[in-house]
Amino acid sequence: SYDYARYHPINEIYSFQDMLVAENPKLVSKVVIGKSYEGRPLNVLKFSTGGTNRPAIWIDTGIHAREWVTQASGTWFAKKIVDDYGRDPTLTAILNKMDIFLEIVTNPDGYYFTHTSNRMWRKTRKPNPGSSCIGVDPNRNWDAGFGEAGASDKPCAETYRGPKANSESEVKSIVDFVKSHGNIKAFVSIHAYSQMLLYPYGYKKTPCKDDTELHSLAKKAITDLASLYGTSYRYGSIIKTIYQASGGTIDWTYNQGIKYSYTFELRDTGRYGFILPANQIIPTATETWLALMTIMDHTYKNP
Ligand code: 0X9
Ligand code: ZN
Repeated sequence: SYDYARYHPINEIYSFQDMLVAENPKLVSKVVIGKSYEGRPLNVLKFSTGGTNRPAIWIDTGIHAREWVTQASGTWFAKKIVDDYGRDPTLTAILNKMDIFLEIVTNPDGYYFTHTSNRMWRKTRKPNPGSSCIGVDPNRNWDAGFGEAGASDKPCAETYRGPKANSESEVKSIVDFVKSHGNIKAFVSIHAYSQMLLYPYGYKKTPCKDDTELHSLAKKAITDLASLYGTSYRYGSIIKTIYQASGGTIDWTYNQGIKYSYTFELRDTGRYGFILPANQIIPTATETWLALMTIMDHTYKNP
């Protein structure tokens, strides 16, 4: 069976997803929201106990290819949801009213490339016309402050924003999904590393209108996260806590009206960085799940 304590190539994660659906057909289904530049499916696991277009929670991992602990944690979250539904009263109550959508391999071409060619690849894999450099930063390509300070207009840069907002299929597919769904209440985009829990904005210093609530919920979430192993997180708006970043995922989702828009930066703080040893996957996922549950439960209780 699947070893959650190891990093897996993309085909094994795709097989894991199909297995989870096959074994739990009443709870889990696979939604293909589009395909990557190289033609890979953009798979989203839908956890639902019924209803139509229920209020929903979105979680994505791996939009930056090299952040391997995030895809590995996403896989662990999927199994955790299946195991805890009907057993954990809080998750059961949430899933009796809401759906959870989980995109584990949000940048599949990049993830494939980190296994085959360059472990440190971050961006998408679409060629840039007129440049020999490949790819766009999928966390600078969203239509929120796009083109402003906090991203690069140079195709060779790691933070290249792309030729226009939503130019990357991996981003546009989520944009189309979020718009057509229309009932997403929380959006959590998971990165690594630096141990932070961040909320809008990244492209401007103006506090978002829900700053007070998002701040206190973040504080509660990181307190719960730390209760397990003492892992310490910083928290706050993106621009004040990490740096100015424009065209970011959660600034766009927040501006779409999704109040509970958060970004995590998982372990560690730089000792191993992106190359986090595999023996930290399960501890990282387990502590992160506590924070996710805090955010999901708050969302459930504040419709
Ligand atoms: O620079 C980034 O994209 C993120 N850090 S990372 O090391 N994972 O690349 C932080 C950006 C903050 N998040 C958003 N703007 N959504
Ligand atoms: Zn990242």
